Amino acid sequence: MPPSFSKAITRPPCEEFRNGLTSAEWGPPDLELALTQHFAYKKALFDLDLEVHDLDPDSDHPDSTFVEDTAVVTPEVAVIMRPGADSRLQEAENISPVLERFRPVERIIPDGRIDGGDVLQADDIFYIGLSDRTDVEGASQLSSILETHGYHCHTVRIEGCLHLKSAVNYLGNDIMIVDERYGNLPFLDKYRLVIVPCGESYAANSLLVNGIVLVPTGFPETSENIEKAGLDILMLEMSEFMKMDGGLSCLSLRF
Ligand code: CIR
Repeated sequence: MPPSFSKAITRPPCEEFRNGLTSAEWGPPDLELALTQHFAYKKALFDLDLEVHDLDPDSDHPDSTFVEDTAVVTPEVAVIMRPGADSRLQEAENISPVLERFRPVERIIPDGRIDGGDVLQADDIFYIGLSDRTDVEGASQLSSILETHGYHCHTVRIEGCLHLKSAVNYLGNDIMIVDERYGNLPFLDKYRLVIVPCGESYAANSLLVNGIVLVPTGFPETSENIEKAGLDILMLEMSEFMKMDGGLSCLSLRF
């Protein structure tokens, strides 16, 4: 069964947003437009019956709008990450008091490094990407915590993209959406695949929320492939977040 979420935590992009980390070459983001897109994102979650807890912008941390990287939340526990980029470590500490309102909190400790963007949940299985941001120690600490709550965890080495969820996401009912360049990852064997063609890689970070797949605007083949798999979609403009390497999943913690 696809997860059913009742809450989301978000944080608007801050004044320093354009100074965040990025590998993209589309120029600096327009903050006003990013705020408009962020508002539409929150409205979409609200319309899908999530209670949206929107935090204050945090100008000390340019990447702080990408809250997904700071924690992994299940019905039983919230695990505070230790992001792989030094400039983002404090973001995870800052999310901890917020999550304490909703869940018992556990945390990844030094020297582990792990970003929430590398943590892909498919029902009771977690696939954890070993990437430039997530190391074996971070993945192993998270696995130990999740396994005590009955989940199964597997690591997946991923190269050539920021996070595992930059390339693969779970759409429920044993369907994975995957950037075609990563379609041969062995763990995908047990799933039906929705393929994202090469020129549309960014849309591999489409996001299932309460039965609807949020898809970034401007990726027609991917949208069509998702609909062909029998899923309903909602398109959202993401141009300003794409400039900072962030996708739809990165903009919220959902639980
Ligand atoms: C970073 O490089 O950390 C941010 N500019 C983008 C983070 C995107 N997060 C995600 O994919 N979960």
